[in-house]
Amino acid sequence: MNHKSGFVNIIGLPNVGKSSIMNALLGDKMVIVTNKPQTTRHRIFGIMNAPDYQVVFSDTPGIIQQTNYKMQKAMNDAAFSTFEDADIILVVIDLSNPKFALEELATKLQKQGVPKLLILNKCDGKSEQEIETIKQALLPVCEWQAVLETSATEKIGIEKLKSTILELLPIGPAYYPKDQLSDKPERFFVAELIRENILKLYHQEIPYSTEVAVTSFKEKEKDGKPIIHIYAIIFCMRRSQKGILLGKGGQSIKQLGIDSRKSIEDYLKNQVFLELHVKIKEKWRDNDNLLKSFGYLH
Ligand SMILES: Nc1nc2c(ncn2[C@@H]2O[C@H](COP(=O)(O)OP(=O)(O)OP(=O)(O)O)[C@@H](O)[C@H]2O)c(=O)[nH]1
Ligand SMILES: [Mg+2]
Repeated sequence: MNHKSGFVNIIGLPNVGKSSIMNALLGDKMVIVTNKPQTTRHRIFGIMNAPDYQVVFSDTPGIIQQTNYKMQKAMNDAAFSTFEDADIILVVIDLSNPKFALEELATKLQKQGVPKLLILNKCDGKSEQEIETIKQALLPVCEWQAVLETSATEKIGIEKLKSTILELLPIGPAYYPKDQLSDKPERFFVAELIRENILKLYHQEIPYSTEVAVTSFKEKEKDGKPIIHIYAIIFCMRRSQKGILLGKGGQSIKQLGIDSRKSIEDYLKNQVFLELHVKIKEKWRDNDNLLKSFGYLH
């Protein structure tokens, strides 16, 4: 049996549906998805295993056209770094907002010898005519191995995408144990779920000014049943932001706690006790030491 394996890296502008596509390919929610751009901040492996193949998908941050602080630069670096180890590149376009407009990305794609797939996502509700016009405009960007229409939310074109990837995947060994699903630990996904709820609950600059760190994760027992105690800190940059995060009489943080606990319980399939604290760290988005501790710099 010829075992196949490889790195399939998903790139594109913010909010085009990269994370949704990875979740759809994996058949489960692994990475967080919201309607706000710049939801994903790190490169995250999602590993798809079968007896005869292992596909290591990389979800990446959306490429930001104008970076304003070091964290955003690190996010772009994470996205562009995926060119180095790709066996297949998926370039995702949002058909409802079909921008490409990235010289740097086009140049990098043209230089890549590996198969590149153009994914026209959010095809739900789009006419064939509209899709064709956008497709024709994007065909000259580089040599595409295939052009596929998908809807990650409606699960259209996902099976076709999966079979195209499996066809193109090179022969090779498994890079990770076959029961491993990601490169990131549970704690990371717990922090992400809290961040997802922050993105859903708060507006304007609040989600972009906050970072979540899970500082304690302990399995305990309550009434003879397992319960996981999680302690997380939400960092923000200013006192005024802390006020918004807490809300009047602590109402907002209470809601965040309720929503996040539910998400985490669904993910861990276990009862959870969650404690959230808010701390101010001025300009953390430009602080090398803090960015290191949050995993943006190595
Ligand atoms: N209608 C429609 N919406 C979609 C589709 N795929 C994703 N979305 C929505 O688009 C928004 C962004 O999806 P994400 O998967 O977070 O996009 P992303 O490219 O990972 O975004 P960043 O991490 O911010 O770069 C969410 O509200 C999704 O529900 C799709 O096929 N059709
Ligand atoms: Mg994402």
